[in-house]
Amino acid sequence: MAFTLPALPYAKDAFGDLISAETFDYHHGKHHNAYVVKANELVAADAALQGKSLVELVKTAKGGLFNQVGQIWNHSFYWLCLSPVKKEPTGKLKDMIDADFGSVDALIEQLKAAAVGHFGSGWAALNLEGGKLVVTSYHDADCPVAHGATPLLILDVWEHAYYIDYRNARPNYADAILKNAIDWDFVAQNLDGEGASRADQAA
Ligand code: MN3
Repeated sequence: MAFTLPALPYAKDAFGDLISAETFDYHHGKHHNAYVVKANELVAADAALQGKSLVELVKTAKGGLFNQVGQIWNHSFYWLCLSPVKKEPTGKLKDMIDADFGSVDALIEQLKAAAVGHFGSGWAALNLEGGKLVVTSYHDADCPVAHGATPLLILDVWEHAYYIDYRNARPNYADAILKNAIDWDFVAQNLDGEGASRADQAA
């Protein structure tokens, strides 16, 4: 069965100046959609690939197909990580952040440093590894599920994620999104893998 572009879980104008409707038109409607279209073309051309789930392909594909399916998964997950309503980490997630980073502000600074310090296109990420929260980053289409990590949060740092609203200023984009537009309830759901499976099924 062909992969499909998941609908955004909010209106594309819901974020005001933080993320414009024009950015969603291009980022979701053009870039994410192109990954879906190209992945379906590659799968349609190879009978051995047909019937495999998105995650199966992310874990096994190489080269061009990996780039497409990795980006489908990353974007489906990224949309779910965003909230047009400002939220704060609470409960178990807040306790884990305080234990592993000292404070939510300190975690946000580490995520921002990962986003800003990442050379070229890719993703800043927060994973759960061995019961601890870990900040990392991935190049290009690389994807936490390809490494067996439990992903909690990813932030797109490809230029197409911020160039319309923030031009070349990746630090301003990372700062604004991490401080104002993260769905920390979704991040908390991912501690037991629930949110990740929602992204897996979205496409
Ligand atoms: Mn992107």
